[in-house]
Amino acid sequence: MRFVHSSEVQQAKMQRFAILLLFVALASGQSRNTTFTLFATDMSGCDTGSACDLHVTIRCSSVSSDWKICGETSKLQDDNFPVWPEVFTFEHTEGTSQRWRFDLIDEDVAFNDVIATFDVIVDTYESNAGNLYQLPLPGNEVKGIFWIHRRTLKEP
Ligand SMILES: [Ca+2]
Ligand SMILES: [Ca+2]
Repeated sequence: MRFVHSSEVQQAKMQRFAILLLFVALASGQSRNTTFTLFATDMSGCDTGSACDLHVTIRCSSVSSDWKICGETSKLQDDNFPVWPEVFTFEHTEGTSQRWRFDLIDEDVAFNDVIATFDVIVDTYESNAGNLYQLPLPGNEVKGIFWIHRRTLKEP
């Protein structure tokens, strides 16, 4: 029987921890910024007798942070083809389960309606080569297409 000195046990634990950290570092890729603007096309069904009055809130989450508001557009009144002027830039680290949640909100006199919510997995978005990311509204009442427009060319 061999008695193991406690410092050896400690050292073995530290080595295992270092290996674990290395795996985590290898599994998650490099961080880079991603920039986009937002627009919507062919909107209909928000209001009776007038066009939609839309703005968007963006919430973000990842493996290390819970959902939080991380962006908001201005409100565009009576426009079924809104092009929001705001430019959003977020840091993206591959493999960290980053998500964006876009709430498309129609302003009304009485109260504002969330007419659609879109969940985007950022790894999936980033692996898309195109500059336009199309998100059709799923609802029957309010129709239209919501778009994320990448504003920086992806490196090859
Ligand atoms: Ca309206
Ligand atoms: Ca409205």
